[in-house]
Order: sequence, then C-alpha cells, then structure tokens
Amino acid sequence: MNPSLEGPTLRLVTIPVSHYCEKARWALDRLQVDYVEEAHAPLFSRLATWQLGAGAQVPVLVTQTEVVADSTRILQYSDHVFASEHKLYPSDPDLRREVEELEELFDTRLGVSLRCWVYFHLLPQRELTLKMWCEGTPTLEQRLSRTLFPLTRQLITQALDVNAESETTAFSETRNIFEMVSQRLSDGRRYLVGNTFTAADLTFAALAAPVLMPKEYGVPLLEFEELPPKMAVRVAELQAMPAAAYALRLFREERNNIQPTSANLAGG
Ligand SMILES: N[C@@H](CCC(=O)N[C@@H](CS)C(=O)NCC(=O)O)C(=O)O
Repeated sequence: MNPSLEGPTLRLVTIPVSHYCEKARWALDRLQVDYVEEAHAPLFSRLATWQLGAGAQVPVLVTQTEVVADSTRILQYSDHVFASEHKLYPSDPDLRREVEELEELFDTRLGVSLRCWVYFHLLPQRELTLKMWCEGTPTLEQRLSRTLFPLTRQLITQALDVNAESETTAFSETRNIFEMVSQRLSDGRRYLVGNTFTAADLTFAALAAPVLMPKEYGVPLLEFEELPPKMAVRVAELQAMPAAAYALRLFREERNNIQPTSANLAGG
C-alpha cells in the first residue's frame, strides 16, 4: 500500500452505485491508496456529508487532515499527495490542460445527462431502483430506503428535473459525447490524451459505465436483461459505438490490473 498512508485509514464516503463515486474509487485503487469505503443509500449519504460539512454530494474523501468533496478534487488531490507510478495527470502543462478540459466536459455533461435519462426509465421501477441504490449499503439503510422510496424518488425527480422532455434532450447529449469520443479515437489512438491512461480516460469510462455495465465496476450493476425495454434500446445504441468498446477495454485493462510499485513492495 501507499507508504505515505501509514496510520489511520482514509474514508471514501459514497453511494456505491454512483458513477461519480466509481470515478473516485477507481482513482484511489489505481494510486494504491489504503482507504475504506463508507457506503450509503441516497438520502442517508446526506447525513454523512452534512456531518462532515462537505456539502450535499458524494463522493467525499476524508483524510487525517482534510475533507475533500467532489470527484475531480479527489482525483487532483490524490494524484498530488500520494506517491504512485500510475499518475492520472500528465506533467506536461499542455497535455494536463487537455486532460482537465475533457474531465470537466465529461463531469458536467456526460455524468449529468446520462443520469437524467437513466433515471427517467428506472425510477418507475421500484424494485430495480432499490436494488441499484442499496447495493453494498448498510442493512438498516436498505430497510429504511424501502419505506422512504416514494419520498426519495420524488426528491430526485425534482432535483434532477427528470421528465419525458429532459429524457430526450439528455439522451442526445449523451450520444453526442459518445460520438465525440468515438471520433477522437478514430485515428487509432489508445487513450484520449497522449500515449498513456489519464484522468480523462478514467472519467469517461466511469461516467459511461451505467450503460456499459462492466463487470469490473466497484459494485455489481444491473444486467442488460433487467432493463425496461425502452431503456434497453437506448443502451444498445450506445453500446454499439466505438466509445463503448474503448471504455470497456479500459475497465478490463486498467481498472484492477495495477501491479504493486517497487515503493509499495518496500513499504509493505
Ligand atoms: N460534481 C460532483 C457530482 C457528484 C454527484 O452528483 N453525486 C450524486 C451521486 S451521483 C449525489 O451525491 N447524490 C446524492 C444527493 O444529492 O443527495 C462530483 O464530481 O463529485
């Protein structure tokens, strides 16, 4: 494990199924950070973030000295603080800027649009939604989530403006970004920026994962066969694009295959 982390373990506060949380989890795993995941169901995550004074959303990384909220801030903080041979941001300033711009685009457009249209199809399916939300969370929260389901569903529908009109717009936004990534890869490159895996690749793959359903994701995702038929049509369209094949390759090759670095071996 990362030798700079001896002592009390770090905590990553999550909603396990959240694609932004997968982004942070993947980054910490890649940097070989020793952390524990504190998993919550939606609504209950708010109690945890409120206690930390960390705003409303997860992921939040809690270190011995800092509370770091927001997936991008967690990646930048971790990449800077923890010694690793598997850096997420290039040292070249121009390449770094390109990585940061793509990361921001995926965070603000892909992550948000994909969540909106996926929720439009899943929220009417009570059991499917509860299964997704509760994966890996404490038993008590799972039980209470069942009772609170109508309230949580209503709050999320309002907060994320989920309706038939936004579903259409959000799906075309997601498809546009998949097209942009497919186009960028059409010259045969293996990664979005430069010759190595960066935060741009990680962010695209993590935020696209809910429709790609890679088995390497940090928690089990829904299976294609379980999806409501209209959602399955949308998912199949995205899965057929080159950007999907690329993101699935990243999950296969880069998600869990990090070899211990010499520093880690020495540090135990
Ligand atoms: N820009 C934020 C977005 C995080 C986000 O949207 N988190 C959602 C989960 S996907 C959340 O915490 N939802 C629960 C809530 O708002 O109560 C990031 O990159 O971390």
